[in-house]
Amino acid sequence: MTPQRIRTAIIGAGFSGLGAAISLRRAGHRDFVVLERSPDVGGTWWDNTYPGCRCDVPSNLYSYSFLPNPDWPETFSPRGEIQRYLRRCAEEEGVIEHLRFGVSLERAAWDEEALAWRLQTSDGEWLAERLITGTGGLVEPKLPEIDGLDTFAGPVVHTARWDHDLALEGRRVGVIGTGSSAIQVIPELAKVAGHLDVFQRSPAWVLPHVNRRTTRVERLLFRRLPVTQRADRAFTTLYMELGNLIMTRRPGVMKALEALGRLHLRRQLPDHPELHAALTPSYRLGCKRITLSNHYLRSFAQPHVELVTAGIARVTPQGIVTADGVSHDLDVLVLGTGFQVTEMPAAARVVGRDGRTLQEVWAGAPEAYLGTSVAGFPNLFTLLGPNTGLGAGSIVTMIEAQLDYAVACLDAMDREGLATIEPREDVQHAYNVEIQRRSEPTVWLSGGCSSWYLADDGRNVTLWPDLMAAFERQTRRFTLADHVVTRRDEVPA
Ligand code: N01
Repeated sequence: MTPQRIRTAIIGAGFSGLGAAISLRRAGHRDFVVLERSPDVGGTWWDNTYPGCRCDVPSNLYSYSFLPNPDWPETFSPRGEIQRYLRRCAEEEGVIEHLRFGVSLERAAWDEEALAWRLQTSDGEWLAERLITGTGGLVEPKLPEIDGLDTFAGPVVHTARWDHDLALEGRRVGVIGTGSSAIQVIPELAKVAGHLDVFQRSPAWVLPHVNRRTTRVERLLFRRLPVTQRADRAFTTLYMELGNLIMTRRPGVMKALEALGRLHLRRQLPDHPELHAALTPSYRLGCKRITLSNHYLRSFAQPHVELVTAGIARVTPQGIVTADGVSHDLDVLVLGTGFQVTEMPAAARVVGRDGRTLQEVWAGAPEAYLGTSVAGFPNLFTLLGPNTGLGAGSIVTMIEAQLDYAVACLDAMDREGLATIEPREDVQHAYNVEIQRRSEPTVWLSGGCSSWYLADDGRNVTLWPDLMAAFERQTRRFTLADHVVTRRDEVPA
């Protein structure tokens, strides 16, 4: 069958993919398709449905700057609100007609003759001149390598693949992990479980959560006087940028801020001083993702919730045996063990000009230019690619900045009659050398922890080591000379 031809294919309908679709439409492009493996939009906010799931970035910043929502019911939104917001954006911006749900990308290979990406999908073949991946950074669940995990007799569920038919009422539940996801699900599980064991390898820094319901006056003001909402957003941005400034340039200040974490722990568990040491991290605040909760720590004050700090020796059909020889009998095992993050989920499926996949080219240490384009992969734009995550702030800001650059590339292609565009190898290399130089003083490298922020060789391959504003400045400055291009009139007919 001949492949369906399309100008631009976008993979994924989460914040990045939908943002790309909206930006393309607003820039006058109509010939594009969005392929989404799920039955609806949302990406991470569609996938993650575990009880208690909500965003730890204020909604007013964790939304498109060009599509503010004056009606957020809470200042930090639960996942369902965010998914519905994205659905509304898709409908109001007219991109629904471009969406193909239930379609997975199996392979995307650059076809040098067609000067296009040949996409194999679960719904047939496409030939796309340009490819935008919006496949997210935290997608594929990471299962822990623990002896006997597959022998457990009861259900095993990862937070990112929640099973809503799971019977938890009165059961003995074990949770492995104490990262952002676990910290949100644990207080909810404590409400229903008969007994809850929390297996902690390293404690997380937990700071007070300042979520609250928005008031009617606030919503009215945001609606009638949009400048008030913009001011609120600007204030939140400033506050987050201060966090980025400290984490990247003055990590020593994080030590002083740890006092807030210690105070929060004492206030949450005033009658359990025996738990304080076990719940206090030994690494610098900010080295791993900071978590926010007013419910997690106090869960341990309940008699049926137990903090297990002995390492896990093995999983048996009955439960978990810890290194101190104690057997913890369990009916259900919950894995809050995070994601496979050092490479984009699509990296193994995207094949460049020389026949190698992104995964092979990156070999565990991903690099791109502006996190968005990669030498040897023409007309490819990797949203939320390498070094676009943040220690503080909203990844939506980073996505919008990447889209500024991607759309500038596409416009240049149309304006200059280009068949292909990709970054120059030396430009990409210099950009990444600079990223590593700027990463050296950051709390992520100097804070004494191991985290998903770093590759196996200790390099920062996930986070942007500067202010969000600095990234925005760079992505806005598009220079054709930084790229290798093929002009249409040079291509043999
Ligand atoms: O995953 P994580 P996550 N044995 O990798 C432990 C975003 N997010 O899903 O710290 C025992 O942070 C591991 O222990 P350790 C956010 O960006 C945002 O929670 O490695 N334990 C750790 O405690 C976040 O950073 C939101 O020693 C094992 C935990 O599992 C990112 O997603 C909500 C183990 C994994 O923590 C990932 O968060 C949720 C083993 N073999 C997620 N293997 C919000 O917006 C792993 N662990 C609120």
